Amino acid sequence: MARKIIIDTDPGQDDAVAILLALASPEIEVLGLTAVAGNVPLARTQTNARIVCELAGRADMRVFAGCDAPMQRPLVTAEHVHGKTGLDGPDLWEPTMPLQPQHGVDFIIDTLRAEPPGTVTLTPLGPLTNIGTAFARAPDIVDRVQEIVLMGGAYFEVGNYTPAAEFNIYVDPEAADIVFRSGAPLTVMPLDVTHKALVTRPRLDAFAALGTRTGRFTAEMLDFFERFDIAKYGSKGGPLHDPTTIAYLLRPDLFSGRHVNVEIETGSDLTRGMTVADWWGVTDRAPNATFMGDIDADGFFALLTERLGRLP
Ligand SMILES: [Ca+2]
Repeated sequence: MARKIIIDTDPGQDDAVAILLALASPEIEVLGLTAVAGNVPLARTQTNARIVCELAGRADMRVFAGCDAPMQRPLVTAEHVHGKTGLDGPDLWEPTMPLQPQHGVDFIIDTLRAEPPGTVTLTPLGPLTNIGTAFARAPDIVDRVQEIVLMGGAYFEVGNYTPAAEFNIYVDPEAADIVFRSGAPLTVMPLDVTHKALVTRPRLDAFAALGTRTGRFTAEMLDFFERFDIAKYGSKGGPLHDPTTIAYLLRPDLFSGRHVNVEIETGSDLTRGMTVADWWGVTDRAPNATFMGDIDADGFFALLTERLGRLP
């Protein structure tokens, strides 16, 4: 039986690749996508989510707009990384598949209440605003979540948006705090993992070489996306963050990490959104998350390329 997931997302080129990987994989049933403000404002992220579904030939997918700003703070965006549209690189179109009328948070709550307990996984790929809001509004759904597999945070890599914080957690630390304290089974793909998943030139060329619409779109997106990161890190390719979450659902053996305590800094201006992971077990705080630390990057890109090759 396919694993049921809700993709919570702020596309974002790397979000787009994560969505494509999920839609290409028969082991996964995507119940719906909930857009959130993050990389770019909500009007763009919900539009981009629909563009990506249409690209995959899945105009039947349901896309919902969720929260347009963090729970307690003004929105911070990242057009300097993703471009003005959030999906800069390929030619974009105005999607024709509809945006669902229901609010994304209500969809998350209703779905978790309607499906049998322990059968729905959440894969948040952006700021945790939609999930935090759903948990705050409907605490009864927390125990019904099978697992949350999210991209966010860092320990050894510390931060990318500030010296102390990764972007997703930085944008809405109060929402992240709710999620990390919730007690729901949590698996985290931090920068420690994603900074090892680099889109090198041969890996980029492999997407283009698929010869498909999806392959070309992916190569054009990632070519734009990684310019910023190569300039910033001086590495041989930009990190591909979000698809690690979906890859984990398909091939958990590609990843390794530790089950540790992770808490979110919400008070300090200097270290806002820092994920304080007790990697070395130096406190007696109870473990609440499987915090990944390593990835088989070649295995990850082989999986990604093979699966994206199944799409039109
Ligand atoms: Ca994202």
